[in-house]
Amino acid sequence: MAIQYRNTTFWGVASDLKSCPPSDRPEIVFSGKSNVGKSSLINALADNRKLARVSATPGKTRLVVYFNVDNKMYFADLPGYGYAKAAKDVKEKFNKLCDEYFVSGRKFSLVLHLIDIRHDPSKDDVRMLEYMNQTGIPYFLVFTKCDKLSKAQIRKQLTEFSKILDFHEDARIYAVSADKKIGLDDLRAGIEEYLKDELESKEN
Ligand SMILES: Nc1nc2c(ncn2[C@@H]2O[C@H](COP(=O)(O)OP(=O)(O)OP(=O)(O)O)[C@@H](O)[C@H]2O)c(=O)[nH]1
Ligand SMILES: [Mg+2]
Repeated sequence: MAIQYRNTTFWGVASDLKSCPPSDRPEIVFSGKSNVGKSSLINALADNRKLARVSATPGKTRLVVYFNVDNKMYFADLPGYGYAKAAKDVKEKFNKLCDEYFVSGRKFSLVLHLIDIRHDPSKDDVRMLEYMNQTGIPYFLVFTKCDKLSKAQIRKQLTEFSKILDFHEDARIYAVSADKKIGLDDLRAGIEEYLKDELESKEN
């Protein structure tokens, strides 16, 4: 059963856990530092530039934004963490929302954790991976903005990352560009394959 990613629509925003949608479908969570390209990747996967708001100024997304993907799953666009310029109270509020989301016991199927291929992972990235490794949250690592580097540079960066980061053995690794549409089909197929059993059990 193929997912029609183009059939993705805005579901709504949640400022707290009570206003999240019912957990009636697999939920894919996009996490990562502010400005890493979460909203752009959602738009690219859905092939719709107008879907999620892409920030000219980082740190704009302060709510969890939900998208309905083909009535089969949700995409949850989390607020980006570690936005240095946000006022302290604002920063704490959305870091709290992010943290709450992960410790809430809310059911989600998979986290796509995004890291800019050009930069060293931040302390928050390391913390997040440790957290997911320890708690057994399934995740894919998605390196973004690959159009900014040559193929050789991408390979070099991926080798570096594998030395620094402690990937879970089941974590799949993708290198993508939302701008140049690189790696998107692989990622779409990877999500679908990962959710296969869950999606099939919903059909029956
Ligand atoms: N070159 C390039 N730029 C990108 C790519 N993806 C995103 N960007 C740019 O990166 C900036 C941030 O993108 P967003 O998608 O808003 O990032 P975000 O992670 O949603 O940011 P927050 O909502 O602030 O957490 C924008 O200026 C995008 O145009 C990409 O694949 N290639
Ligand atoms: Mg965003």
